[in-house]
Amino acid sequence: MQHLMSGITHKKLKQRETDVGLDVIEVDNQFCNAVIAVQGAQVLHYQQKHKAPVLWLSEAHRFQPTKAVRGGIPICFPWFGGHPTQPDLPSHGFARNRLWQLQDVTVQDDEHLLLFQLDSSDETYALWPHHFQATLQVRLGAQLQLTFSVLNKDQHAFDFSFALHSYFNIQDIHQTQVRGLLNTPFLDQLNPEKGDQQCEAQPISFTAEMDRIYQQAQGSYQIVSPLEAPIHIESTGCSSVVVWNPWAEKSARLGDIATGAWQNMLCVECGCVAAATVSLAAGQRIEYQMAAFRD
Ligand code: TA6
Repeated sequence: MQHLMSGITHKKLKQRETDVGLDVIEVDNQFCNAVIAVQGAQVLHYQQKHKAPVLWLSEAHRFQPTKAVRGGIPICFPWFGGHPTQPDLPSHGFARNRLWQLQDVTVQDDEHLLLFQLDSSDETYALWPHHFQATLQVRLGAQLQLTFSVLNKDQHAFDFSFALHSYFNIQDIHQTQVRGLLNTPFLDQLNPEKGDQQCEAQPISFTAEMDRIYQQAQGSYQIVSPLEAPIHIESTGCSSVVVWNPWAEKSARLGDIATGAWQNMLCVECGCVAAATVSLAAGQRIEYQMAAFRD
């Protein structure tokens, strides 16, 4: 265990003693506690002091190299879902499975700022033939604030899609609603034949597996329930929102969600996916923000 600076601890996270484990950074300051894995620059835990955790992390997950942890905020990049033309490539891109570089750790007004970076390499070029630099700044204060950026280091434009695949911690999916997506067009990935212009005039509630991609989303959402304080999600630049709960059958198929634990998680994923795929000109850099916190 290594103390990098006050409030910061570097350690290995293992589910079982035999696991190789993952290098993580733990942060404890006056506002919050957090854990971030170097693999995937994946925020695994964020909890404001004296409040319930904001993020959900599967208790059934093995912490092993090259496989994204089930929970927290995996970064889906440079594509979302299955690869558009090569189905054998990893789902949700490769960024979440690769080791990022922890470039900088600073403290501002007792808020910790961690800067992670992923540069293209021969390995990534074999999967996605572009030169890029991605960064994630994690600001840990009374809010969890993420800034995700992509720099095109190619001589030509390239297209990418991404999502901050956030798993939020809830008491009971049956009593939970998502607000902020009224009358917003969505594609139901479970019934794609219905097209991408469905919309609803009431908050989203859950009675079965849900896997929807909302587009032209406004950037301010709340996860509400009579059982707990609301979770607020504020994003900038992310025109898509994916709302997903696997329900019982799919979570059993996934194999890394404990029985019944699907009732305590809900994904609200800010990004630019599907029809909102981004075209980035050579030499250009684009950035996106997302903040999450409990009342
Ligand atoms: O974001 C929703 C989704 O695309 C679902 O279809 C489901 O596949 C989920 O992501 C989890 O994907 P993963 O590859 O992490 O198991």
